[in-house]
Amino acid sequence: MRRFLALLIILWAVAWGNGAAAKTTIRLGLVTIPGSAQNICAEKFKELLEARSDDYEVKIHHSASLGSETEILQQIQMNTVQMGIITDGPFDVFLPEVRVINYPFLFGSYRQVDEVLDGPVGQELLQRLEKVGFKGLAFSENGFRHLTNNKRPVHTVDDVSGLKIRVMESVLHKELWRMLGANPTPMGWPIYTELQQGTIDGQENPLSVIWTYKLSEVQKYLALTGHVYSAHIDVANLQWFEGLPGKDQDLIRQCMIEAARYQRAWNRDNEAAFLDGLKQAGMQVDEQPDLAAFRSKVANIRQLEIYQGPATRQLLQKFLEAAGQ
Ligand code: EAX
Repeated sequence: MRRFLALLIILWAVAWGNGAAAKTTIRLGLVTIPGSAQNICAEKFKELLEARSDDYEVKIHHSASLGSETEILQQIQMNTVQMGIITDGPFDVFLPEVRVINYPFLFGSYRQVDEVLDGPVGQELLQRLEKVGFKGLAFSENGFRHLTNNKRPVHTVDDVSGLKIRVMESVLHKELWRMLGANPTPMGWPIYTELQQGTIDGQENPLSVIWTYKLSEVQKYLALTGHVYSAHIDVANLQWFEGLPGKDQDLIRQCMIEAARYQRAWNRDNEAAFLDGLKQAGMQVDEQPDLAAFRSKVANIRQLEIYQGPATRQLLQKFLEAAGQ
């Protein structure tokens, strides 16, 4: 009897021990280094979720340890990675509608960005991601993208002519830079070495990225073109997410929405300092490039094949209207 009791106690202890340890690990992938925009959001998400639930542990795989953003998206589709904070650009290979966010010169301000992305059309876009196996949770922020290069100051669009510009692995971005007269080269991130070695002349990214990656060391000229607004889309594997208890789905979504809000504020609060830092690091900055010339060069982009799919055309119309265009 005593033995039997001892056995029971052991069994109970083991079961209890397992129970206590049975946290679900969420693997979250992103391509950037600690301190970058995506990472600020990821770390906030981890902090919020782990503080509010004992059932989850978030493991952040950063610095492209899982590969490029395209590769991380594939891993999320396969559920070898459950979540990601991924720049909008590469999504358009998976779901063409996503390229409406990066429609050139769509948004005039961050206020407008928030209105549109947090409003019904932004939410519709998140929902459409379900068609390709992603649960769209929130939009965090990359920011307005600007051009850097090492060949010459860019003031007007003709200055872009012939520049070899690295673009994201995105159908839209390649087409956009072709229209602007550049020689666009799609590549995953990071690209410091390629810039350093001169295999490409330039790239385009928001100020936070140019600053965090010290691109001032390998790029002389910065033009504040703000040609597209760039979000990150914070996603999960749809099937995995839908298999979780309803209250956990709500919690995860809520934590990501709060993390994204926090991270957007971080980006906006720091942009002026990033710009100052880049100037002090020696970049030559054109703060008022001839944007009218840029706009007119891409005025017909809507007519291109890339915006002609019925779903994409319809969503673009909604985005344009929501942004007052
Ligand atoms: O978020 O690939 C890109 O240009 C992205 O903007 C980069 O990963 C930083």
